[in-house]
Amino acid sequence: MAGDQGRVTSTHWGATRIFTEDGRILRADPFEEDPDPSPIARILPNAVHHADRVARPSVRKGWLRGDRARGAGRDDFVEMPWDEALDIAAQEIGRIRRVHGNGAIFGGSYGWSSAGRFHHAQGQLHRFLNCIGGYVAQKGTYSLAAAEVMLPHIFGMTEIEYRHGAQERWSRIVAHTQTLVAFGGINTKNTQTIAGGTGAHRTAGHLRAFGAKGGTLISISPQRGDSPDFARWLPIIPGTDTALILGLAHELERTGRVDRDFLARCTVGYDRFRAYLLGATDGVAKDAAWAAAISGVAAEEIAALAERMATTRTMIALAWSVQRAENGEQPYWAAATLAAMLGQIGLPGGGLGEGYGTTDSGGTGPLRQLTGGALPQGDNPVGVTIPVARIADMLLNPGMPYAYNGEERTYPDIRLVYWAGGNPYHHHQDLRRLEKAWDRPDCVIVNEPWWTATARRADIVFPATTPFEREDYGRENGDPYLFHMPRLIDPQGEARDDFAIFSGLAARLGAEAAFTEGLGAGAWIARLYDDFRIKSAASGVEVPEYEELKARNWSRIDAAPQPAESAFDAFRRDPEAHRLRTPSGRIELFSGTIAAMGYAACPGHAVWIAPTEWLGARDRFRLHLLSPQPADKLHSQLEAALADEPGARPMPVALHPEEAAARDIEDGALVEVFNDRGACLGRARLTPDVMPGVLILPTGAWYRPDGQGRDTQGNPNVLTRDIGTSPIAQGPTAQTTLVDLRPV
Ligand SMILES: Nc1nc2c(c(=O)[nH]1)N[C@H]1C(S)=C(S)[C@@H](COP(=O)(O)OP(=O)(O)OC[C@H]3O[C@@H](n4cnc5c(=O)[nH]c(N)nc54)[C@H](O)[C@@H]3O)O[C@H]1N2
Ligand SMILES: Nc1nc2c(c(=O)[nH]1)N[C@H]1C(S)=C(S)[C@@H](COP(=O)(O)OP(=O)(O)OC[C@H]3O[C@@H](n4cnc5c(=O)[nH]c(N)nc54)[C@H](O)[C@@H]3O)O[C@H]1N2
Ligand SMILES: [Mo]
Repeated sequence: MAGDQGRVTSTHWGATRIFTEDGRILRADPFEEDPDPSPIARILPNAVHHADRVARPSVRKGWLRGDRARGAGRDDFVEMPWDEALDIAAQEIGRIRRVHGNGAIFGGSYGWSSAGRFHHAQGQLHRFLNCIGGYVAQKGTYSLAAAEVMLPHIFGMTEIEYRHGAQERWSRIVAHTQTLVAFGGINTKNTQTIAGGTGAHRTAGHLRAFGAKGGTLISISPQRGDSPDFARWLPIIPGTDTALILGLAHELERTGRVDRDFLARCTVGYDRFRAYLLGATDGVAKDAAWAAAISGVAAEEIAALAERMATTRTMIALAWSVQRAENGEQPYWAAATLAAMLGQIGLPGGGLGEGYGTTDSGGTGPLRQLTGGALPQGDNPVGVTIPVARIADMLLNPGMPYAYNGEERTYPDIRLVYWAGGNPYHHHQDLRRLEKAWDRPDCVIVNEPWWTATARRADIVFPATTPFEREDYGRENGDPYLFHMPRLIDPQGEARDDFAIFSGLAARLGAEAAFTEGLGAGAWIARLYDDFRIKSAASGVEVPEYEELKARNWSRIDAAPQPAESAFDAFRRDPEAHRLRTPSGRIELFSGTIAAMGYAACPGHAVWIAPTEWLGARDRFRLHLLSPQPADKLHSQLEAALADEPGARPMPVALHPEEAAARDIEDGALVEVFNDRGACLGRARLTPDVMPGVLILPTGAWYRPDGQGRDTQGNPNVLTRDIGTSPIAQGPTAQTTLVDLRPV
C-alpha cells in the first residue's frame, strides 16, 4: 500500500507504528516520538500470524473422558464451535459453584497480558468471576513480593507509594547524586517494558545524563551487562547482597561515619541492629572481612565503597531481582538500614530506591493526578487470597496451614482454575512440581491467543484476540502520551476478545446484565475513557474527546509531573509533624511487629541468613543459576515466532570460560543444565562478563519437555525452587538455585 502511514498502537514495550496489508501485519516500526524505542516489536508480524495461534475453542480429549492428568501436557484436543465450548465451560463453572461454592474457584490468573485499558484479561476475568459470586484471588507479584510486604513494615508505605511518592526521581538523581550504588545494576534491557505502554522510553536518557555529568555508577552484580558501560562493575556472589550491605554498615561504625542525629530523629531500633552488627548478640562481627568471605567482594573494596558512600551524595538503588530469592526480605531491609546510617534519606539525590532498572516507570513518578478509566472489578465476596507464588502449594495442600506475614492461614480447596492473560508454565518455579499440582483441580480453563505450555495443559482453551485485533485505548501513569489503539486486523482464526468470552459465559450463568451492564465493548471503552477525561479535566488537565483521539490516533497530554520533592523531605525536616504510618511513626530498623511474628528467618531487624542453595554451600551442583528477564522480548510473549528463528532455541546460557573449560564445553556447544529438580537444554555462550560460578539463563522459552521430562527449549523454571522467600512474604525465590551443566 503505497503512501500508507500505518497506525500507532500501544504495547508493553512501547508505542509502535504498524503497517498492514491484506489483513496482515506487515511490519511494526518505532514510534517516531520515542527517543529509545524497543526493538521487541520486530517479532510482532510473525507472532501474530503464527501457526501456534489457537484457532478455535478447544477441549482436551482426556478431560472429556474424566481424566485429570493434564499437567504433563501430553493430551490432544478437539476443536468445537464457540456455543458448544461455552456451554461446556459454563456447565462446569456452574457445577463447581453449586457443589463446592465460589471458594473453590481460583481466579488469581497472574500475568502481564497486554497493554490497553479495557481489554485487560485479568481485569475482565476478575469482573466476570465477581459477577458470579467471587473467587480465590492472589496477593502480591512475582516481581517483588518480598519488597511489597517489607516496605510497609519499614517505611509505613505500600510499595507503590514508596516507588512513586517517596524515593528519588531521576530528575534529582541526575542533578544531585554523586554515587549511585546499584545492587543488580540499572539495566536498560529491562526498561524497554512498562505495564501500560509508553510513548517515550526515558531511563536510558536519564542514565546517559547521569554519566555525562560525571556521576559514579557502581554496579554490584554477578554480570557486567547489568549497567551501562560507564559503570564500575563490582562482581558479587549471587544471594549475598545482605552480607555485603552489613559489611558496609560495619565499616561506617568502625570509621565513625554513622549519622547518629538522623538515626535518633527519624528511625527506631538502631541499637538492636547495632548489637547484631557488631557481634554483641551472636559473637560474630559483620565486618568487612566477614562480608568479603561471603560475598566475594574484597574487604578493601568494601572499606573504600563505605567511605565513598559516606562522603558523597549517595543513592542506593535495588533491582527487584535481589529480593526474588530465599530471605529476599533481608536485602531490602538491610539496604534501608544502611541508607538510614548514611543519613541521606530526604536529601536531594540521596537515600534508597528500587526498580530504577526494572521497567521504564522506575524513578518517574505519576503525572499530576491522572486517574480513572479502569474497568470496575466489583466486589469479591469470597475474600480469600494466597500469596501469588504459592499456587502449587495451594493446589497440592488443600486445607493445610501456612504462615504469611504474621497470619496463620489455610490453603483453600480449589476445584477450578481459570487463567486469562498469564503463563504459569513460564512464570512459576519448579515446573515439574507444578505439573503434579496442576492435575489436582477438576477443571482448568485458559483464554490465550497462543498454544503456550499453559494452554496445552488446560481442559478448555478459548482463543483470545491480541490487541491488534480489537479497539482499545492506552495510557500509563507517568507517561504523557495517550493512545487510541485501533483494530488493525481482523481476529485471527475464530479468536474472540476476553470481554466477549466472559460475556458469553456470564449469559449462560445468569449474570450477563451484571457483567456487561448492557454495553458492548465500544460503549465500554468510550465510558472508561470519558471517566478518565472528566477526572483529568477536574484536576486541570485537558485531554481530547474520545472521537477526537480516535481521529488523531495519539495525543500528548500537557500535564506537569508531580513536584520532584519526595515525601521524605518533609519527614526529615520534621519527623513528628510528618509521622510515617509505621507503629513508631519513624523508619523501623527494628520492627516489633515482625519480631512478634516469631519467625526463625527474621528476628526483628535485618540479618544475614545463608540461603540453602548458593555458592557457599555447593556440593554436587557447582553453579548458581540466575534467570533474569530476557532482553529480546517480554517474558514468554511472542515466543512462537522467536523460537522459529534459526539457532534461537534452545536458549543461550552464559557462563565464564573457566567454568566451560572445566567441563569441556566450547562456545556454541549444546549443553544440558540440570539439578535434582529437572533439566533443560541450552546453547553455551562463553563470556568473561559473567563471574565464575554463575550461569545465566534468561526466562521466556516455552516449556517443551521431551520424553524424559527434559525441557528442549531452555526454560530455567524446570530448575528453580518453589519455596517462599520466608514466612513473612512467601514470595518467589527463582534466583536461589544451584545447577550444573554438561555437554550433550
Ligand atoms: N525463573 C524465573 N521465573 C520468573 C521470573 C524470574 O526472574 N526468574 N520473573 C517473574 C516475573 S517478575 C514475572 S512478572 C513473571 C511473568 O510471567 P507472565 O506474566 O505469566 O508472562 P507472560 O509471558 O507475559 O504471560 C502473559 C500471557 O498472556 C497472554 N496474553 C497476552 N495478551 C492477552 C490477552 O489479551 N488475552 C489473553 N487471554 N491472554 C493474553 C500472552 O500470550 C502470554 O501467554 O515471570 C516470573 N517468573
Ligand atoms: N526486556 C524485558 N524487560 C523486562 C521484562 C522482560 O520480560 N523483558 N520483565 C519486566 C518485569 S515483569 C520485571 S518484574 C522486571 C524485573 O526487573 P529485575 O528483577 O530487576 O530484573 P532481572 O533481569 O530479573 O534482574 C536484573 C539483574 O540482577 C542480577 N542479579 C540476579 N541475582 C542477583 C543477586 O543475588 N545479587 C545482585 N547484586 N544481582 C543479582 C542479574 O545479573 C540480573 O541481570 O523487568 C521488567 N523488564
Ligand atoms: Mo515481573
